[in-house]
Amino acid sequence: MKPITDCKLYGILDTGYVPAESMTAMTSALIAGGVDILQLRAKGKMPEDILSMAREISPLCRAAGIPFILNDHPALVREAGANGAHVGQDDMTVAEARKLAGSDALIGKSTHSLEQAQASLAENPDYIGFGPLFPTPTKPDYTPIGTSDLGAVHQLIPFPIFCIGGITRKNLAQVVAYGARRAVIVSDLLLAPDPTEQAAACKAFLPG
Ligand code: 3NM
Repeated sequence: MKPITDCKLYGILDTGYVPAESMTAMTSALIAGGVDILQLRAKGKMPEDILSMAREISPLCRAAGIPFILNDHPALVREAGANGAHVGQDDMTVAEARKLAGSDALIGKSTHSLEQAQASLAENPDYIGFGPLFPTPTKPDYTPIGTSDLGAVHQLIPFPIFCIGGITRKNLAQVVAYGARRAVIVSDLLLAPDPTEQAAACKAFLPG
């Protein structure tokens, strides 16, 4: 499996955009476009529904050699055939998530400010999300933090930082110019007319 340190483009299979019956096709499309890591984000879904989607996604990620992450639900990681879990600021700690998901699981943590990124150092996640940089239709209630701390956060944090929130094919070059090295892109991949082509175009902006 590709190490998290080699992952640049992070795709999220969000059930707010992708119905369960399209999950497999979308997973394949994003993998074909070169996403380096995929997450299943199924807010408000029952564990059995999450597991049934995850069991379709997991073999495709495994065959492609890319990590597969569950949003929340670290206790389901093993049963889902996933490689890790992502937790938010208001969820459990990284250590609690790792205990539930298994010592070899990848655990990511959301951060929404330089201060929260700094605080994540003590928790030692495998990676952090940092955002939302811009207004996002996927999390409309979140206040954007902008790009001014991108340089500082990369100085501060030794593990991978995935910038997130309102990142699109159109603004990604600018986000990279401001200091981002990795990006999560949700709606701009999932709603694209051709998600494979969109992912490939976005990946080309993220230097090797
Ligand atoms: N987490 P889009 S922003 C799931 O800042 C998520 O932690 C965020 O979606 C955070 O690429 C976000 O469509 C939504 O803007 C990102």
